[in-house]
Amino acid sequence: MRSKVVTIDRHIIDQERKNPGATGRFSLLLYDIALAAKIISREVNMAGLIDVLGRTGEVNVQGEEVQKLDAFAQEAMVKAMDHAGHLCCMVSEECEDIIPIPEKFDMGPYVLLFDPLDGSSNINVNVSIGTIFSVLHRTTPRGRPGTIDDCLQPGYRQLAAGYVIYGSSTMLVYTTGITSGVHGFTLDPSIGEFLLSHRDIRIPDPPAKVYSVNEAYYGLWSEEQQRLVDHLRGLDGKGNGGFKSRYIGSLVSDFHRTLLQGGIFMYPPDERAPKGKLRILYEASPLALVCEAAGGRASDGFRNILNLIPRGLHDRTPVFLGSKSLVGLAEKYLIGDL
Ligand code: P6P
Repeated sequence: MRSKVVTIDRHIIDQERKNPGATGRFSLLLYDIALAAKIISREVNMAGLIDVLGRTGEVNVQGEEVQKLDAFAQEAMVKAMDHAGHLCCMVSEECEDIIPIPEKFDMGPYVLLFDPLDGSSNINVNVSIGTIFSVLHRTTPRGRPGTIDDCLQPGYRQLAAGYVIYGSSTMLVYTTGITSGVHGFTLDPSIGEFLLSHRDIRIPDPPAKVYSVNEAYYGLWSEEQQRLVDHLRGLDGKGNGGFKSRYIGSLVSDFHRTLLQGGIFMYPPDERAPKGKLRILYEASPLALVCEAAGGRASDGFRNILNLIPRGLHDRTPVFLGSKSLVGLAEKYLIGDL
């Protein structure tokens, strides 16, 4: 018989009970995110069987080809979240502007920001992909539609953040804050429930000796970044090297491995992309909150990602996420101390 079976709904209620001021509205929002995840998981896992592979022929605000599953995931998130009365607006990687709540629906005090299906270029080759989400509290007066000001907030103000990884199994990993811990739930498709499988995840430190970066861009990096990776490769004679390189090219997959095994994931700036590739609001900030809540460190190379205030919905930042010791080492190289 399995040990105590805890569904994500039960876990959310238990967390709510620890917060005397809780109204339950936030819990309902988290339920709906889990529902959207189940809907997307079903489609992703059937992608090879029904006609959702391939491209829609459209291009999103990032100038990237929109895959059919991207479009499905976007629609699933919006339709699961827009009518429940929790939100004043939404932000998606797929949409240039904020997504308003239709007038026919009630509004609520929260903002949901998400990347509906990150890593979609991997869909057709069956590599794990994911949904990343972040929840903020609005900053403008209630009763009116949310504005961009409600969205452009630093990551330390997130009320919740997490991701869903659609891999050999579907897992939802989330935190409700730096001191709330990080918990992982694995979907049991036979009963349609996310069951607690990873209670209170902590990033291992000392970490697994794994670094994760796209080394094809080595020639475009700063000299400091090159020296950091040379050190990790054991080429500079300063350390014993002994690191493995693991790079899937699917952010949620590379981050999930780093969260569970330790190590460091990097998406550095380079000559083409002085701010790197990953977006602050719905990629870097949510993963940074999960990383720090699990005892790791989240940096842009010089400062904590959670303190970054984006000027635009799709602003980007360099990303260094993982075991505190390795991200701290990376920062020392990047400021030129080593
Ligand atoms: P590159 C996928 O397109 C993505 O947005 C992330 O999932 C991933 O980490 C990154 O891009 C990979 O980028 O430049 O290494 O192909």
